[in-house]
Amino acid sequence: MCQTCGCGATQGTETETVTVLENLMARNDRIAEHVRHHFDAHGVLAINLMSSPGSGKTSLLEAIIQGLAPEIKVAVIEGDLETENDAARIRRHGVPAVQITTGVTCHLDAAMVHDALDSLPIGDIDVLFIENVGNLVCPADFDLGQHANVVLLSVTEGDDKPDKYPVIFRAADMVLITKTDLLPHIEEFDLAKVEQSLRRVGGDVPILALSAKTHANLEAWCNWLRSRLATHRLSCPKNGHAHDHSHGTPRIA
Ligand SMILES: Nc1nc2c(ncn2[C@@H]2O[C@H](COP(=O)(O)OP(=O)(O)OP(=O)(O)O)[C@@H](O)[C@H]2O)c(=O)[nH]1
Ligand SMILES: [Mg+2]
Ligand SMILES: [Zn+2]
Ligand SMILES: [Zn+2]
Repeated sequence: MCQTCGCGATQGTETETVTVLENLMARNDRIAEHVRHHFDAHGVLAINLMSSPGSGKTSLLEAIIQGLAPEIKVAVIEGDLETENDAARIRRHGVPAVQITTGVTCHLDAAMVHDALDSLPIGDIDVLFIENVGNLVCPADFDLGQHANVVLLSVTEGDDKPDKYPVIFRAADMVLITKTDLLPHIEEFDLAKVEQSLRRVGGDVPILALSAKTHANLEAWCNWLRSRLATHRLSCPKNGHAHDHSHGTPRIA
């Protein structure tokens, strides 16, 4: 059970439970702000990838890594309950990757990301992808210090998902429809319906349909990333001086 997202918080009075959860979220927000300082001090753009399990997060990263190199240096934090599988897949492409295994927790939190930073060459990264635990529910509630949320929806999942999982789609800065190479086999999936569903829940963000398998539209997503990185750099000029992980950044309260 996931204590932090509330599904295990059944003991004590309702008021006590609410207070515990509020404290947890406030602490997470403080750590996330601290993590964001680390990113900004190095001009790193951090992207939080969220989707249900198997939507194609790792495959997409594998497919774009070469397209972004060499001008954009990428690193990846992988979140799963168990296994090093996804980090191993990323490392095969010569990219630094840290695997977080959460055990029973169904989302990443800011403290996990902060710990993972110790194992990454933060001064040598342009874009850090944080692949969240496959889950369309509570990952949206936990700020990780990222600058943008990208939510994936594969064509096999159905076109009504924004209506059903509004919180995560509302938090998105971009929605990627993945596995479009399968569309000829799933005629009932209607891209226009996803868009209507997204607008209904208040997600006024770009939607891009692509395939990691055929590489269709991958360049468009790479261009979005390049443009986000350029804008980000303007707001936090990369520091030339050494900035280790233990100082120069507000302490975690
Ligand atoms: N046909 C097709 N299959 C894909 C595509 N992208 C991923 N897949 C397949 O979908 C399955 C899951 O892909 P992953 O990349 O592991 O998905 P994920 O979202 O990282 O999964 P978790 O980390 O477990 O949540 C694998 O069998 C992939 O080969 C795609 O563009 N087209
Ligand atoms: Mg994965
Ligand atoms: Zn959770
Ligand atoms: Zn720190």
